[in-house]
Amino acid sequence: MYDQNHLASRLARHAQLTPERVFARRAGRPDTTYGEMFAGAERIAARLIAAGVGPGDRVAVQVEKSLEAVQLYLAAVMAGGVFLPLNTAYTVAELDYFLGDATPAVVVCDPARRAAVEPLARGATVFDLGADGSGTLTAELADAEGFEAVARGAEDLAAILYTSGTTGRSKGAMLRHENLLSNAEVLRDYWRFTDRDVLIHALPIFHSHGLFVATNTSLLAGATLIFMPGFDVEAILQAIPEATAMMGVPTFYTRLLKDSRLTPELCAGMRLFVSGSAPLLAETHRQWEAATGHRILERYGMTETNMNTSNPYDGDRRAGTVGFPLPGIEVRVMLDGAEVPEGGIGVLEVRGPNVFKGYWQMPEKTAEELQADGWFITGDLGMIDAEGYVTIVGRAKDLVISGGYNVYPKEVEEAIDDMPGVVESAVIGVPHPDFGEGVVAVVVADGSVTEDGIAGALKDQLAKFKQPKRIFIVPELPRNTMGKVQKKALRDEYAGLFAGA
Ligand code: MLC
Ligand code: AMP
Repeated sequence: MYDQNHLASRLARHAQLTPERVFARRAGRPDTTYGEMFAGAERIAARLIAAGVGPGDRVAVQVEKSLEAVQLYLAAVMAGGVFLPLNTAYTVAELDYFLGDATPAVVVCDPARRAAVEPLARGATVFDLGADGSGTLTAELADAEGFEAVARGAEDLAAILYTSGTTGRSKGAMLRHENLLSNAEVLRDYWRFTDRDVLIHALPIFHSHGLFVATNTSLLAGATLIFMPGFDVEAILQAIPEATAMMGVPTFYTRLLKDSRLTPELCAGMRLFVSGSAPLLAETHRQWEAATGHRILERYGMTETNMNTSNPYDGDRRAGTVGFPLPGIEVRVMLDGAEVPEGGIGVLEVRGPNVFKGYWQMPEKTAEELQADGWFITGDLGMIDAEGYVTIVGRAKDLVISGGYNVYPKEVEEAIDDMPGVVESAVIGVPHPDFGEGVVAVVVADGSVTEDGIAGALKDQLAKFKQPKRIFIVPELPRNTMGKVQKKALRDEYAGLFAGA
């Protein structure tokens, strides 16, 4: 009943073969089997189809993390639709842009937001779904006995994930069925995931890391998730003795390291800790090994490409590097149109079955970053050493990564520059002990606005994680002889701002 759907047919394999296998464990709730997961997903898929979702239609979703939200993802794919998850932190103003750009057939939102979302839905059917799995999406679902997944091929879209752009406008990365499937298969094999694995799942499910890397890989392996609503040190320390693996952003690791209960004994049953989405400090890698006896496996990916490189499972997991290109994926280092010789620094480019189709309705942006021969320009600066290890040394793009979330300075600067009394602004990322980088705004104003006034005005406009942790009003911004704002000088000036924060 899934055969015609490229991705769903593979994700559903364990549900069909061993439906009684446990897919998810949750605190204080009964376990959920693979069979129950997919039976629920089928019922939701039938509801989406009845609401008018046809092949290629977008299903936009901004809901709290729940197993029903995971079912909704599977359901959108099974219904032939395109799953479009949105960060729960996005404000109504941000949501308006995404819904206007993506023109979904169905919007699913939190019940508390329904009144605010309905006017933005532009004719789409609106359902709601709460953190406890209840809402109009799941109320009185009819049995979907005999459900047939809608036919979709390798090249059809399975998801669109928005990622901010250097121009300030977010771009929808179009991901095909095969992009997601090929990457999850590679990761399952490279990281040796099997049906004996129990993965701690504490990441959000609206980004590649929690949705595709953690969930698809586990589904393909028949593994069990310890499914948590979010990151919580206490809950993770309790789960570790029951688990075999964890995936997280560096902030997970730095926060856990502060707890003296993290010991080799506690982690004796674990086989794998994976880190990604932001640079892991070599120091954190070493501290983790000292505290637990495990070497974190760091990998490197992007919304547009899923995962590109990974440290080896058996070989040397080298601190400060992101390992080797994954099987079937090519990585090269480019400078001024030519490949840089071994050990040289340049912009990383990636090619393979993981690379996305392009940006939704942005052919020019797509052409700028995705070249005709399939090489995608990542905007990350890196090098490849003689042994083949890839190291990321910086970014050619103006981007801040805070706790694993991307913040494009341009978007924040535009919001600040629009305020009366502001002359200009520069938004930078500076080292932050908890989030890796903290967002800081340096603003030139005419005397009629204050730091608090700017912070207050940003509250309804930008998601909390994009809002500057600190704002400074200064007489002028440093410029080079060409008149360009020198962000490096600003980053140096404010480098110690969060030390000890
Ligand atoms: C929360 N806050 C953040 C923040 N997360 N601020 C900046 N950056 C962040 N990442 C805000 C909160 O709103 C709160 O504001 C204050 O900071 C303190 O919050 P907290 O309670 O300490 O945060 P918490 O809820 O614990 O969340 C931190 C976190 C979370 C690290 C657990 O941000 C997280 O889950 N990050 C993972 C992101 C992720 O999945 N990235 C993958 C992208 S995919 P206040 O003032 O209201 O208290 C990708 C591709 C790839 O990049 O390679 O994987
Ligand atoms: P996103 O657009 O949210 O998918 O973020 C992708 C970006 O995250 C990449 O372009 C990198 O800059 C960064 N990134 C992901 N993994 C790593 C890593 N292990 N080390 C350094 N940067 C990373």
